[in-house]
Amino acid sequence: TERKSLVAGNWKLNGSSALVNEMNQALNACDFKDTQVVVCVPSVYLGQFSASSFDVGAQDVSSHESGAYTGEVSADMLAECGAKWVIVGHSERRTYHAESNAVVAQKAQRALEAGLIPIVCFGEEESIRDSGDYVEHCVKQVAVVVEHLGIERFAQCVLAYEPVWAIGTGKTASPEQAQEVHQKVREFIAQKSAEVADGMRILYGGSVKADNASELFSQPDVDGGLIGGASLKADDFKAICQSA
Ligand code: G2H
Repeated sequence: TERKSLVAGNWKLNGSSALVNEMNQALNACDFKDTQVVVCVPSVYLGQFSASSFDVGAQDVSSHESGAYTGEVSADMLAECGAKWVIVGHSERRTYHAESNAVVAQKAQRALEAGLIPIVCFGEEESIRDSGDYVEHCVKQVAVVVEHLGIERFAQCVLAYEPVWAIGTGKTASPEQAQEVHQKVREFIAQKSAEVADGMRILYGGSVKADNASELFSQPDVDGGLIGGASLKADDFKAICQSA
């Protein structure tokens, strides 16, 4: 199967109304052809976009549906504000907000129930890379989500491999390092369903820039990227989308 390329920007805790307007204009002026483009922004800005050539998404979602959870935003609320996608389990959430694999899986479920597509992140820290057990670590992170959702609902997700040592550090994984993990994770999914494995989009994230994107995206199991820093500049982000 031909998997449709996907490039998702992750603004993290950056941006402003001015950037929303600038990016909205710049991206709507583009024809991304066969590449799907998503911009994941702080949720307060979702409603300010009028996106036509791309989709907007959030960066996190509550694992709860509603109730006494001060400060949380539910999947239904994100959908109502125009989100079509949501990142779950980004390493920054796992590290700074102690999100476990189980919480990440629950968040993916909430997203799917609200009709959002979860971009489920996984990836190893540098110490795990050095220990040599990084494939097992990544497969475990994905396996918890597969087990929680069941393979049919899991098929609705997108995955993003983000080696923690490559995030915001300027140290990009080499195309071969990315391909190895993407392929191993796809093989794991194939043990559950060859069809789901074949259709599953696995993005690479971690210091993707306009000048290294096309080499990464040309790997057979790399179906696009999750872009942090370089998604904040319209020209860089457009160039990355166009190289997918
Ligand atoms: C990894 C990535 C986007 P950056 O976190 O999710 O950020 O491209 O800045 O490394």
